[in-house]
Parts: sequence; structure tokens; C-alpha cells
Amino acid sequence: MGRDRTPHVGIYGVTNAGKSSLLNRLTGQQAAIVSPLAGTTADPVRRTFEIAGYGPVVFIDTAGIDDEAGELGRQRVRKTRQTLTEVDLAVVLLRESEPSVMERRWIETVRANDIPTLILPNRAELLSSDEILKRIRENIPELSQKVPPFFGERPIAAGDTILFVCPIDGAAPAGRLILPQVQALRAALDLGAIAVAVQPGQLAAALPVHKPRLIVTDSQAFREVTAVARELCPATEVTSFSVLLAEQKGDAEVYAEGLRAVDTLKPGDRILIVENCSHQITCEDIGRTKIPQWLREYTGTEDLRFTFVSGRDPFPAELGSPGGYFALAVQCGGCVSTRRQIQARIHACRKNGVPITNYGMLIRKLRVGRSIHR
Ligand SMILES: Nc1nc2c(ncn2[C@@H]2O[C@H](COP(=O)(O)OP(=O)(O)O)[C@@H](O)[C@H]2O)c(=O)[nH]1
Ligand SMILES: [Mg+2]
Repeated sequence: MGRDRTPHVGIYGVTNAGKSSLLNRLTGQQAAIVSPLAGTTADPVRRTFEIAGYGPVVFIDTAGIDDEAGELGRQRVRKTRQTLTEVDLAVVLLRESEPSVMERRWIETVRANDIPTLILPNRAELLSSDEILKRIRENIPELSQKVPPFFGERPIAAGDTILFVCPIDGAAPAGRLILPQVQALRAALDLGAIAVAVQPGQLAAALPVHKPRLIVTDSQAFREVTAVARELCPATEVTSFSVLLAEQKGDAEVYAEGLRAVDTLKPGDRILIVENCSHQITCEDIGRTKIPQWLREYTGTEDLRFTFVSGRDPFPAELGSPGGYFALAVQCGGCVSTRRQIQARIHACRKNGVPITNYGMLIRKLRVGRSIHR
């Protein structure tokens, strides 16, 4: 999904409003094709651009909101709408100086999604790029720029040790760590903490030597890591990469509430698994194989039906079915996503009455039990 802490800015308007020209002008690049032909921009065009004195943003140039040229036009509009789940700010470029009925309707849609808008009148040619960039940075919400601390409120000081448990199994990518592990290591180093990484097999040897303040494991090893830690350092918190991400980008309270739905699952229930990346081997294995298997073991029923959403794909239309089509949604940590992107997923589930929880929190419940995670 891209750029976990870079604010995303969507550029919207009717066809030929000058959206692609604006993107090119702001970035000083020929990023998007400009032409008077309606439908020139089809798939959203994403460009990262560093605003001086501010930092990077991802601009998303989109197809016209009024593009109704048959099935293709409708698909282009659908793609444009989908970007509302990932943007932190919507720049709406008007054709005239006042919004038309259609533009006004679009602005309402944007606002209904809790997205702030920056409205620029007709082609914005009278405004300099610097002025527009200044307005953009002023209108990006502060929360989009600041990601909450990786380890939350935990009192970790310089010199404390954090022990990371990173299983290197068949599902691990060759020659590297996965992104949540990299992010956690970096966050530990930023705090001046001592970061120690082991595989599950070395945990028992490492604990007495390193006496960590916090243990962070890959969720799939929650059970064995908790068992060893309870024996050797019962006072030390064991958490997981995915749980930390859930606290940081998701909503731990909503997820905890969603977790309760696990105990009421019954045969025939449908479960939505949401992974925000499209091809991270380890997460795929957890989401597609392990979580379904552990849920079936926990509930004692084989008849649970799983639907998977990955990357930027939209939720299935059934999400909005009356009576709650899905009994539960399980969101991945979202290491590649911005906070806003995860919040949009949570928002959609809540709006449709679907309980939502997180990979790590669910695995902790299924594998360790509810009460003994601290
Ligand atoms: N006069 C004028 N023409 C513009 C401006 N921006 C774009 N255009 C022209 O309007 C047409 C559509 O521009 P484009 O950026 O592709 O619009 P989009 O469909 O909103 O992406 C092109 O022929 C551009 O050259 C502008 O600020 N002033
Ligand atoms: Mg265009």
C-alpha cells in the first residue's frame, strides 16, 4: 500500500479540470499524461514528492469524478472513489470559480469520509506552485504527519533491552527480515534501547543473559515465547509486532471489542481477512493458513468461511449487507500502510456492523489465552 508514514494527498475534480497538469506542475515532473481527451487518466497515478521544509507526501492523481463513458468510465470513477480510503487530504480542483452540483456532491462525499478538503478554483493557474504546496501542508492533519510511538506508552529508556523474536522458517523471505521487524528494530534504536534479536530456539538462552524490559515476538510464535518467558522472566511483558502495530495505527479498543465476537462464532459464519500488502510471504501464510486453522481449532468447527482482501483492494460489496454478512473481520498490522488507511478499514467495518480485530491480538487470544498476555 506504500509509505507507512507519508501523508497521501488526492487530487480530484471533473475531467479536464487540470488535475494531471496540477500534479506535474507541483512535482516539476511529467508524472501524468495531460491531454484534452476525457479519460486520459485511468488508474490513479501516485507520485512521492518532497515538500521543502515539510517532508515527503504521496500525490494521487485521479480520473474525473464525472467520467461516465460507459463501463470503463464507471470503473475509472470506482478507482477514484477507492482512493478515499487512503488519502489524508483531498485537493478538489474546480472547473469554474464556484463548485458545480457534481463537484459539491463530491466534496460532501469526501467530507463524509472524514477527509479534510482543500478547494482550488478553476485550474488554479493564478496560484503559484509554492502557494499551493503551502496550503497543502497547512491542511494535512497533524495526526497524519505524526505516527504514535512504536512502543506506545511503555516506559522504555535508553539502555533498556528489548528482545525481538524473529522466527526464520520456510515462510520467511530469503536474506532479509520482514518490514514490521525492521520497523521495530529501528524504533528501538531510535530510543537508544539495546535491541537483541533471536529465533524462538535461542530465547531460553538469551533471557537470563539479556534480561529484557520487553519481549516482542512474531505473532505466530506467541504461544511458545509466552511459555518460555513466563518461566524465566514472569514479570516481563510479551507482545508481538502485529499487536504493537495494532496499537500504533489501528484502534486497540475497537479491536478488543471485536475480539469478543470470536467466542460467538458458529458453523457457517463468514470471516473477512484483511491484509494490506499483496505479497509478503510471511503475512500471507499467517492470514491465509494459520489464522483460519487456529480459528477452526479454537471454535471447534471446520465450517468457517474465509474471504480475503489484500493490498488496496476494496472490501467486498457484501460487507454492507443488512444483518452483518461477516461475523468477524481480522486486520493485519498494516506495516506498509498509513494510520489513515487502517482507520478507513476500521471505519468501514464499524459502519457496517462487522466486528473487527487484529492479527496479533487474535492470535494471542487463540494461542495464549486472553488473560495471560502481561
Ligand atoms: N488554460 C489552462 N489550461 C489548462 C490548465 N490546466 C490544464 N489545462 C489544459 O486542460 C486540458 C486537460 O488537462 P489535464 O491536466 O489532462 O486535466 P485532467 O483531466 O483534470 O487531468 C489539457 O489540454 C491542459 O493543457 C490551466 O491551468 N489553464
Ligand atoms: Mg488527468
